Amino acid sequence: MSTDHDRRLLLPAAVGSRISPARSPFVAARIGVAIAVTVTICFVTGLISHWIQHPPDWFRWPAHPIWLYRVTQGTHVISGVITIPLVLVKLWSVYPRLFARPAIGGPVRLAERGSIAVLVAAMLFQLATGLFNIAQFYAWRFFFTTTHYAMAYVAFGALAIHLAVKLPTVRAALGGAAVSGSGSEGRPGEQTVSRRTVLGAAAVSAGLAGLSVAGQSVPWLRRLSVLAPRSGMGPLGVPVNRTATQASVTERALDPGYRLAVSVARGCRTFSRTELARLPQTTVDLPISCVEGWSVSARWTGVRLRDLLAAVGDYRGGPVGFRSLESVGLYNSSTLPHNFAIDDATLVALRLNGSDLDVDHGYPCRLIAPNRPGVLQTKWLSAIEALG
Ligand SMILES: Nc1nc2c(c(=O)[nH]1)N[C@H]1C(S)=C(S)[C@@H](COP(=O)(O)O)O[C@H]1N2
Ligand SMILES: [Mo]
Repeated sequence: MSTDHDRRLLLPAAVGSRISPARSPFVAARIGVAIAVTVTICFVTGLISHWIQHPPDWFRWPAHPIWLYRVTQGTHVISGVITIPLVLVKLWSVYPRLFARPAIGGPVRLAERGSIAVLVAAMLFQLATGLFNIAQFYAWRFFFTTTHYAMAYVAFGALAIHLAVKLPTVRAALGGAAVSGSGSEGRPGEQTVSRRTVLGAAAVSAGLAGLSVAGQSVPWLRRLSVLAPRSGMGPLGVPVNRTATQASVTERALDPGYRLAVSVARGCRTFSRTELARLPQTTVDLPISCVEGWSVSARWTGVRLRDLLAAVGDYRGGPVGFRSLESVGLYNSSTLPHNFAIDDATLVALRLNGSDLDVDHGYPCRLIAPNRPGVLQTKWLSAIEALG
């Protein structure tokens, strides 16, 4: 296979002479394999999250185990963040090749260069938009979900094609190519060390990047998580993503005339908060697991959804719709599939961690169901409707 020496011959002399031996297939292939692993994990966990929020007909997500989404989404964000330093090192290891001659060449070379341009652009777009999102840069929330989803296929597809094309190079580089650079200047031993150094640095920075967000989901890592903006903050020990003030619901939420409207196929009834509190109460431990990757366990007390529906009339199955007092906002309603609606752990919660809900957590009452993205746990409920 090509040695460093061969590789330099392909390059303009001024570029070739400045190439570190660490910019070699040895490094590029190893980092590439690591990226393939983290990106595949990120892609699959991302699809799961998207399908839960926008379910295709064939898709079923279980209510148990209650912590599954917490794990898949935590993994999505951690694997994405780990990929960032890996991609930067990868680009560093191959970037002199961007100056290889001929710049365009024949159709095959044009296709190769074009596909790499698409790969790099899509990958950087995914990582940047993902990072902005977990850093709560929300100016373009709606744009984010659809574009991040569509670009995931582009990035993953381009990566798969790139890997297939480069498979021979990767095989050769992984199969003891550490000494294949002996055609270039310098002693082979030195090259091996500097390559190892680059790989070591990539591993350490990927590890640090992972740690910087892992504490969002892994409690004992919380203090290390500089990139976990929501960890441990907020009233009653639970973070708040959108406050009552931001949602402009404070006045309506605290209004003594507040009523929750609940309707089933043949029946409709309204409940004051006092009436809800007089119904049989259930306590469950369920996490809030935000799509941003953070999650916290909490103890919720309230009325079981199926008990509440039964108090109104005959719930005959099917999805249940939830509406918030919040009149504008992307997350002011949600739909709960049947298997969640009948689950023992699904509550219309009135209390959190032993106290009445804080208004920022959804007072007078909010939905809390197991194994769901936080974004679907609608706060400040105004209406519940069996849609079946
Ligand atoms: N009505 C309403 N409910 C909402 C939201 C919202 O913006 N409006 N945000 C959701 C999001 S993104 C999350 S992660 C959880 C957070 O719940 P918490 O603020 O009690 O931690 O609430 C969800 N419920
Ligand atoms: Mo969220």
